[in-house]
Amino acid sequence: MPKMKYPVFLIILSFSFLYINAEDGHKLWLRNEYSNQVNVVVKKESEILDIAKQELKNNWRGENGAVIKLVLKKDKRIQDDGFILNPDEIRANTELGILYGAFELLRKQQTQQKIEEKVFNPSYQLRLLNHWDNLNGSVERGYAGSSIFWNKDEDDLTVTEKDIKLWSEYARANASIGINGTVINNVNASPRVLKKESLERIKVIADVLRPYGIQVFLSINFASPAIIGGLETSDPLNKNVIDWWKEKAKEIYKIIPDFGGFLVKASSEGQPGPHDFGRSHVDGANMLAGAVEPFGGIIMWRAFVYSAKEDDRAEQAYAEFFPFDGQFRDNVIIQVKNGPIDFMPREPFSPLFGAMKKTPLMPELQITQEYLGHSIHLVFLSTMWEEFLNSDTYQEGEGSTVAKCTDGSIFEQKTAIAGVANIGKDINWCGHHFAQSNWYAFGRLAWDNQLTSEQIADEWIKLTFNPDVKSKTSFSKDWKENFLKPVKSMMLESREAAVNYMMPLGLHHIFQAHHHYGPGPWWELPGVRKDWTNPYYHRADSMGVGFNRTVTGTNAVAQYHEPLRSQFGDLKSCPEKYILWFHHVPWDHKMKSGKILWDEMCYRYDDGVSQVRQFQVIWDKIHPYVDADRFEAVQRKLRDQAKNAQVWKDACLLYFQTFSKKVIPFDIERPIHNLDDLKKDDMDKA
Ligand code: BDP
Repeated sequence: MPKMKYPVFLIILSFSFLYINAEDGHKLWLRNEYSNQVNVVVKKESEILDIAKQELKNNWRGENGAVIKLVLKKDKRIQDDGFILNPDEIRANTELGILYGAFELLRKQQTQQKIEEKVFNPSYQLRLLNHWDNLNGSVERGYAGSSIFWNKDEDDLTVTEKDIKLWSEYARANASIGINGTVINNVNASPRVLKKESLERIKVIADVLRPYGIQVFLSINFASPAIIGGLETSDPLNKNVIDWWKEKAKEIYKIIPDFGGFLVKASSEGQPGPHDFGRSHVDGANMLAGAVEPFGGIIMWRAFVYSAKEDDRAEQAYAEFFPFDGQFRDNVIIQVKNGPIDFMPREPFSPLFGAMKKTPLMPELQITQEYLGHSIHLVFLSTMWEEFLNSDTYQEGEGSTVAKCTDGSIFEQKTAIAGVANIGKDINWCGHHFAQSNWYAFGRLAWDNQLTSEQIADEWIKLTFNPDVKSKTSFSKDWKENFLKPVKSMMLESREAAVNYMMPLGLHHIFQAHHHYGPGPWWELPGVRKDWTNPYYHRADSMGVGFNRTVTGTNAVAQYHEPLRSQFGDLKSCPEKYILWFHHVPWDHKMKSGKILWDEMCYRYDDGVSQVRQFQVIWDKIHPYVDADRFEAVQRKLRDQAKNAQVWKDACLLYFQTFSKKVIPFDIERPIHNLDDLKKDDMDKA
């Protein structure tokens, strides 16, 4: 019998080893479990300061027995909720600044960065998540389970202990990266959100989020006065409508005194709005602004609009909003998607940025990967956002980047940025372990729009995959060389890989029409408005491919400031990454590589597939450095991504080949699917 004990013991040991190592991702980047002893000195007591203190005490990786002072004192160098960090002091103007300072200091300790005196100020005053969560618990374009805010049964507004715990974890994660506001319902808003019963629930959410400095906002339905208020109209200039909104605002602020304000999708994609009553965006936005203004609320009015009348959807937002520059009330801010069309894998920046000089504009980014492989594909979006933020608009001379035009550096204005959240009830919050990096990157860039993706990826990997969260050891050379480096390079390349296997060279909007996941360059239906069909965007014919937006086409280039107008407008100077966005290019056009367009396209698609296969190799090799659960989950997703990349390549090349009538270069792998099958199949089934 004693002989048996040893193997049993070993079995238990190896099980417990597996168990200890198993990670479900729920802790996100906040996995630290080690703390030295620290004395936190703070004169005041408050909920926020207590959290800061506790975070420091629970996670201190500095010297054992160190003293750290939290100093609330006005300092001119500090703006808003910024702070000054020193090895033994966090100084801020606000309590929230102290909390942010605590998280920054802990992050520095955990990623083993030096702590020297430095001022940290946020790039944007408001750093918001937008949840596209419906009141029935579903999430529009959500790929990580149901809503964390709303129950499945729309009438069930009960709040459980579990909800409170989840909301509090959510708030902590957001505060750790500087996010300070959240819109908790879909922009396609149910009017019910403003009913008394819903507001009671929202009050509870706001109470849980408040200690972490997260303000609650709501998306509203513009027709609410008629739908739930019993009025005959929702005309923004109607006195009863104006009064209804004023009363509603009063009611909300009575329950939630620090309520942030409304996000509005109006006269867009079938949503009600001022146009229904012959009124303008200004009429609509200013009326709502008047209702929340007495309470310090704001209106975020979305510029995501397009109508069938325009011959180029890319021009629409600019055409509709630019003429109103300077006419909005002070507490209105226009929320503009990064690109002129719709969260494509690659778009040039929206020409509205920098152009509206008398109206604050806030960028809207999409963290959820609606058009970038849902929660199946590993795509680190930080590089896309970095490219966008650093795009030069030239609106106020060279160097007027989108970042500078929106963060107050150029125009004195209220500043904000929003990201459409990728969060759901999945245990790992985002569906894909690496999708957490996009939530993280959004927060970090919203705080500091000059951070590089390299820095962000470095931090995130160290926090999320540090193999040794329970003791104070440093990252080994081996770990840095064989885990950090390859994983970082994979993340940094991942967005370009997705562009390659989905829509290289400025192609856009060729997705399967409904789920926006797989390829559908052929997709069109009789009777469907033409700017919702895909051939409208790629315009492939026997001559070439691409959308002519130059003077000989729709002239959308004219919305850009010089020298961009000329640069984008000329085939010779247009950056090749946008070439099919702005030009209809002959199949035989000589590209910079010396190849003709058709060949270049083939190689790009093929590169995308190879890149994903290489990601698989990288991930397989890092096996010894990551827990089995996360390793396998990511490995499985990468397999699907590789299969999907191949489908994208085959679908697009075989389809475009029906126009180009050229051969696919022989040195690249042959397609393995038939076009007809792909046309019939959804990507999910492929
Ligand atoms: C589109 C989405 C749709 C959203 C819309 C928006 O497909 O679900 O409602 O954007 O941003 O990309 O309003």
